[in-house]
This record gives sequence, C-alpha cells and structure tokens, in this order.
Amino acid sequence: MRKIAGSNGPAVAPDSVGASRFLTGIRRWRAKRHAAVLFLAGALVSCGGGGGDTNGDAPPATGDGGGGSPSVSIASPTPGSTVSGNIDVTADVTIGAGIAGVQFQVDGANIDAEDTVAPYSVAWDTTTASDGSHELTAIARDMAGNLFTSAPVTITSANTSQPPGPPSPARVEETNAAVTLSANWTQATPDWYAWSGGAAVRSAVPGAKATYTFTADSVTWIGQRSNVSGIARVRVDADPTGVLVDLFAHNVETNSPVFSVNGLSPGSHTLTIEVTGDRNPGSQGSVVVVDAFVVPAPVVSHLQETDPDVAFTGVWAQADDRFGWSGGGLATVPDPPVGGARVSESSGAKATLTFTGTAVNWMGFRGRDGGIARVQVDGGPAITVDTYSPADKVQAVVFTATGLADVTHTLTIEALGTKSAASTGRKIVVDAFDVTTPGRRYQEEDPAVVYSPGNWIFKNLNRTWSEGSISESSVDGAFVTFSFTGTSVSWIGCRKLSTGGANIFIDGNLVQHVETFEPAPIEAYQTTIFRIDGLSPGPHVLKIVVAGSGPYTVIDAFDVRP
Ligand SMILES: [Ca+2]
Ligand SMILES: [Ca+2]
Repeated sequence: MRKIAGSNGPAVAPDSVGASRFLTGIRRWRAKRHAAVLFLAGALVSCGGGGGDTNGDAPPATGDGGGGSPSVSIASPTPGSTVSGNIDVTADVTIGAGIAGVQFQVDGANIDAEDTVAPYSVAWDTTTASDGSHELTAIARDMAGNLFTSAPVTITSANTSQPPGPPSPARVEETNAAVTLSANWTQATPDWYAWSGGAAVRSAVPGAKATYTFTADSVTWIGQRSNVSGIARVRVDADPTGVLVDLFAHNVETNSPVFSVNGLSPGSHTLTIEVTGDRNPGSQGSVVVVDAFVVPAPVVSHLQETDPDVAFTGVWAQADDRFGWSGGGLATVPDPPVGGARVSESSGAKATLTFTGTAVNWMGFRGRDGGIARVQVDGGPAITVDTYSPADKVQAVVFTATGLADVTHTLTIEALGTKSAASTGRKIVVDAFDVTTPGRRYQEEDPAVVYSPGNWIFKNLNRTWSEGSISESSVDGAFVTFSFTGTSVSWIGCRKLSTGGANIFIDGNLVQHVETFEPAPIEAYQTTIFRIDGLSPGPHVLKIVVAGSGPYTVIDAFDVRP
C-alpha cells in the first residue's frame, strides 16, 4: 500500500529553480487518499450550482446549441486533401433530438462500426482503398432513428506513390503480450488519474520486473512521477548494471515519459524495469508505475497552461488544485503557486496554444461535470469535444492532432458553455499540452553534453522537467557544450521569473543572445528557448554561456533533427 509518513515536505535547497512550498503537495496527496470521494462530491455540488447563464435544460452535445437546422459534416479530412496511412475521419454533428451515433462510410461502404460516443470519429486505414479519388460521408442517427447524411467529401488516397515517411510512434500498453510482468505488480491507483489505455500497474516490491520486447532503435517508458515514487533500475538487453531512474517528483505527473533509450542497433531488444525499493530522500514511497511504452521514442515537450505560448481570452479561473493537475501545487517562494490548471464554464472562453511540431495533445479533464468545447487547429474545421465522463479523470488527454507539418501551428480550445444531458456541469479544463517534434531528444546528462567544471547544479527535480530533471547554473560565464550531428538543433529549457540570459554559439560563432526572464504568473517548462534550422549536414557544437541578468539558466534537453 502507498503509505504517507511524516508531516513535513521534503527539504529543498532554497537556491535552486523551483524551490517551493512542497508541504502543500504532500498534504494534498494525503488528503486525496482519505477524502477523495467527499471532495469530488463537493466539487459536483459547487459546479452544478455555478453553471452560469446557460439554461439547465440545454440540449445534449450539439455543436452550436442554437436550435438551428440539423447539420452533419465531415470535419476531417478536408475536401481535396491527399491522405495516406492511418487517419482519423471526424464529423461535426448538430441534430435536434440527440445523437445516437455516427456511421462513417467510404464510397458508400461502412468504415468500422457506428461511433456512439462524441467526439465522432473513426480510424481509417487508407491503404485498404486504392490510390485515387474517394468519397467520405458521415451518417448521423438520432434517438428517434432518423438518419442525417453529410455532404460527401472527396479526398485522394495516395499510399503506393508516397515515399516512406518516418515510422509513426506506436503506443504499447502494459497489457500487451510484448510486456512480461513478474509477480508483485498490482493495478495502479488512484483511478482518477487518466492512465494510458485506462489502466497501469504498480509495484514497490524490490525485484519486481517488467520486461518489454520491441523491435526499434529507441523506446520510451511511460510511467508516473510523484512524491511517493521510488527508484527503478532500467536495463536494455543483457546490460548487467543498467541505469537508475529516480521517479520522485513533488507533484504527480501521470501518463508521463519517464525514461527513453535511443541509438540502439537494428533488431529486437528488451527493456527491463526493476523495482529497487530505494527512493529519493524526498520521496515518501518507492512505487514504480508501468503504464505504457512508445516505439520509437518520440520527442515530446509537455507544456503547462502557464506557458507564454498559451493565450487565454474570456472568463477563466484557477482550477481547484486538490484534483492533482499536471504541474499543480508548486510555488516559487515567496509567491503562491501559479500553475495547476485553468477552468471555464463560460461560452466563448478561449485558450490558444501556438506551437511548432507535428502533433499536439490537449491535456485536461473528463468527468461528471465536464462540458463541451470546440477545438480548431490552424483555424480549420471545428471539432466538438465533449469532456463528460461518468468517472472523473484528471491529467486526461482529451484531444489529439497528428500528422501536422513541422511548422508553427495554433490550437484553439473554445468553451461552449454547453453540456451533454448526463453532465452536471460545463467545465472545460486546460492543464497542459504535449507537443511532438521530429528528431531525437538528448537529456541534459547525455555524454554529448559537457559542462564547464564546478559551476553547475545537477539533478534538479523540482518541476515538470523533461524526463524529470535539469541542470542549472547561476554563474556568469558558466557554459555547456552539446555536440551533435544534424541540420537542426533546439535547446529545451525554462522561462520564468527566476531565469535569465544566455549567449548561444554554433560552431564557435555567436548566433543569438536570449533572455528567458518572464514575469509571474508565466512559467514555461520544457519550452524551446532556441532553435536553429538549415545547418550543413554533419557534426556541430552548440554552446550556451550563462550571461548574467537573472538567477538561473536551465538545461533540460536538446533536440536534434537530421
Ligand atoms: Ca498544468
Ligand atoms: Ca531533462
């Protein structure tokens, strides 16, 4: 059992980024363990009573709520687009009497079964269709059995004529046959966390092992960091020693990439995770969670709602921090916590993320008082997302867009102030975003990263850093070099009130001075401080020199594109 001992939070050096009032997190966790049901019931009462100006008899799950004529349309893919591989076909549906389901068709033949749960979509393997032109339609069925058919959307399937792209990262759950669990693993709790695939396993028994067999040159372990997490030993193939992965964090991060291995030889490999029973001195437990694996290892930045690239308009409030949001409950002394998540029940409230990458997740909340939002990528077709769920789930991925070009995009989330019939509220929560970019990520302690001696602090675990830790320096002139081979590199770091300036050199030439200071409440973690493209193919050296003007410079990771 997870056991919380003691009454004080772990000590944290006051001179490091993210030094915090951690006792709030520790007490919050304990409170949740003992009073979760009571609290959630209370949350329902308060949300149900605060629904704003929308009629309590609001129609179910309609896009506009305006009582207009029924409309069914294909939202994605867009007319005239060229598609290949596996794609999601989605529909926008507004019909008066409630939606029983949506059947998608290609050229008049059903694609999979009717989707009875909003948002309406179907996964379509376009390789099952010949190359060339095809028509997609969506047929919505209302509760009375009436059918409403969308206008056809004509697309072009192009598989055999496409050059092979990079392999799509595949997510493999811990229940997959490729994952072998020893004795002493149990289902992970608490189940208000949105585990990948709906479940995960946990163990604190020394010697318990989880082994994943895969064929790829890289892999990412998806687990959990928390203030009751321990230290795992991870081995690749027959490596006798492996590496120790400290899973401690002051708050709880679920569905989180906790460790990656890159650069393996072609062929089959095993990744073995072993519970050691050891723990960080700050941790209250030695739990290890195995939630999923992703092959090949993706490059993902987990951005908080406090990121300067997230703009909020309309009415938003700080979400109740007792839920356990990503990045929640952590304060930069002497200021109060600024992060956690933001919530709105107001029609027209918008959150817009500007990001550069090929895929994006919106992490929010699904629950009994979840409302309906409209989501758009680059101002494209509106996609309706109903966040109602009969069971409350925090740190839940509620929307994903993939297959984007690696350029700058916008993701817009608009609370509609509406809800499905079953929901007791209209909550839309913005907690975090996962932005995927091509290439390979090198953590800050990779052998290719070399620090000037004596003036760097390592293994800062105080915030939601990429794979848990950063290096930092407050010494003017301290530097770090990163040697890489590729045409493009990014420095992943931090922007907040306690970070400052740096000079950036490529192959010995000063290319930019950056200032990373941001006033509260802006806090950007796993953020891209600097990116340069178009380098000549071959080896290069990126050098970052601390240049005064702020207490800390943060080195979280580097991303390289070939
Ligand atoms: Ca958050
Ligand atoms: Ca890191």
